[in-house]
Amino acid sequence: MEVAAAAANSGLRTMCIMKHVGVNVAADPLMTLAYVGVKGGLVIISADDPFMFSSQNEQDNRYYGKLAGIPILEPSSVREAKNMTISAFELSERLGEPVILRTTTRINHSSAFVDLGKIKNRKTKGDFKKDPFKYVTVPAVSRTLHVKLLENLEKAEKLSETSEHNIITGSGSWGIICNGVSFSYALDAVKDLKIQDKTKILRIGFSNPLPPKMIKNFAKQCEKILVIEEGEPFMEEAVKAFVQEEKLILPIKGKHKNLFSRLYEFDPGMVREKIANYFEIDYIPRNSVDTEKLPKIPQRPPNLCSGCSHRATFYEVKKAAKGMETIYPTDIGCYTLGFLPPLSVGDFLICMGSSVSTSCGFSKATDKKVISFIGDSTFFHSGITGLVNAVFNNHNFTLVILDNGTTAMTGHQPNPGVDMSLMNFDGYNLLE
Ligand SMILES: Cc1ncc(C[n+]2csc(CCOP(=O)(O)OP(=O)(O)O)c2C)c(N)n1
Ligand code: SF4
Repeated sequence: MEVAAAAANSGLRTMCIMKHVGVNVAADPLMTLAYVGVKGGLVIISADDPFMFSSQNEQDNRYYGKLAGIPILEPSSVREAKNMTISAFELSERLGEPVILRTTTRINHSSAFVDLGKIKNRKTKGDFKKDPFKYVTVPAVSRTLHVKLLENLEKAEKLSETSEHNIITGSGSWGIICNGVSFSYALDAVKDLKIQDKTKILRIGFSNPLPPKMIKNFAKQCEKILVIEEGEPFMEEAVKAFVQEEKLILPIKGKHKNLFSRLYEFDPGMVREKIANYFEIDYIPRNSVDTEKLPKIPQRPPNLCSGCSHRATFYEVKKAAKGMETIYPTDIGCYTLGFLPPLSVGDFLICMGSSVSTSCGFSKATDKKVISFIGDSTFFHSGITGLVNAVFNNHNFTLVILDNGTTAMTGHQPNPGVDMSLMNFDGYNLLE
C-alpha cells in the first residue's frame, strides 16, 4: 500500500492487490492515504472470502471503504470485474482518491472471456513534486486534508447516484436490492419463480457511498424490499436509514433467522428459496439428486504432502520436547496443518506473524515451554518485527523458522529469503 501510495503520488496508475485480511495489514497506510489522496489512479483489489475457503475469517471489507471514506465498486461477473477496473482507475483520478474494487469468492474463482478494448501504453516513470503541506501528515496538515476527504466523499456520492454500475431491472412492486454475485442469483430466481412482472431489482455496483436518492426513489415504488448481500448487512442498514429519512413505511428485510445469514456463501438454490419465502410464493424446491445409493466418498482433509520437510521438523521438535509441558503457537502457511494429529503441533493462530508475538504473551503469562513455528515468507512478512521486540524485551521462547525457500501455500512465490541467484536473477523485479 505504501509502495503504491508513493507511485500513485508520482503520477502513475497503480494497482494494489490483496485478499481481505491483507487490507488489515495495509489499513494503517490506507486510512491516511485517503486524506492525502492520489494523483495517478490507485485501485485496491480486496478479494473477500465468504465461507473462508482459504482464510482465517470472512470479514466484509466494504466497511473499509466506509471507514477510510473512499469509493467501492463491486462486480457481479468476470466481465464486469474487468470493466469496473477501468472505471475504478477513472474514478480514482477524477476524485484524487484510492478506490477499492471488492470481489468475493465466486467472482475470484471464475474465469470467462472478456473483450479487451484498446490497450493503452503503460506509463512506468512519473515525477514527485514536493508539497510538504499536502503530503506530510502532521496534525495541522491532516486537519485540512480531512476536510478535503469529506468534500471528495460528497462528490463520490453524486457520482454514485448516476453511476452506470447502479442499475434497476424489471418492474413491479416487490423490490430486491442486491450486490455482487447475488445479483446473478436473484436474476435467475426471479425468472425461475416466474415473478418478473412483479419484481424490480436494484443492483448496487457502486457501494460506497451508496446512492441515497436512487434508493429512496426505488423504495417509494415498492411495497416490500428484500436485501440480498453476502456478509454483513452493509446495504440493509443503510437502506433502512434512507427509507426512514423519507418517512416511508414498508417491510425491509435481509439478514434474519428465516432469511439470509451473515455466515458463509450464498448459492442460487438458497437465494431462490428465500425470495419465495419472503414474497410468499408457492414454491416446491427442486428435488435434489438422491445420493443415498451411491458409495460414500472417503473424506480427504487437507494434509501435508508426502515427503514434506515440515513434517520431519515437527517430528524432531516433538521428540526434543518429550516430557515438557509445551505451548506451540503456529502461523499461516502449509505448516499450519501440523496442528492435526498425529503431529499436533499448533495450539494458537490468529494471523500472519502472530506466532512470534503470541509467544511473547504465552511466555510471560505462563510457566510452560513455548515453542513456535513460522514459515520463511511469513517471517519476512510480519514475524521479523515481533522477533526484534521479543529480543529487546527478553521474552523466553524458541522460534522455529521453517525455511523451505519458498512461499509454498499460495503458489511458490519468491520471498526475501529465497536465493534468487540460483535462478540467475538478481533479486526479484516484478515489473520493469
Ligand atoms: C495478511 C495475509 N496475507 C496473505 C495471506 C495468505 N497466505 C496464506 S499462507 C501465506 C504464505 C505462507 O508461506 P510460508 O510462511 O513461507 O509457509 P509455507 O506455505 O511455504 O510452508 C500467505 C501469503 C494471509 N493469510 N494473510
Ligand atoms: S507444498 Fe506445502 S505441504 Fe507440500 S511439500 Fe511444499 S510445504 Fe509441504
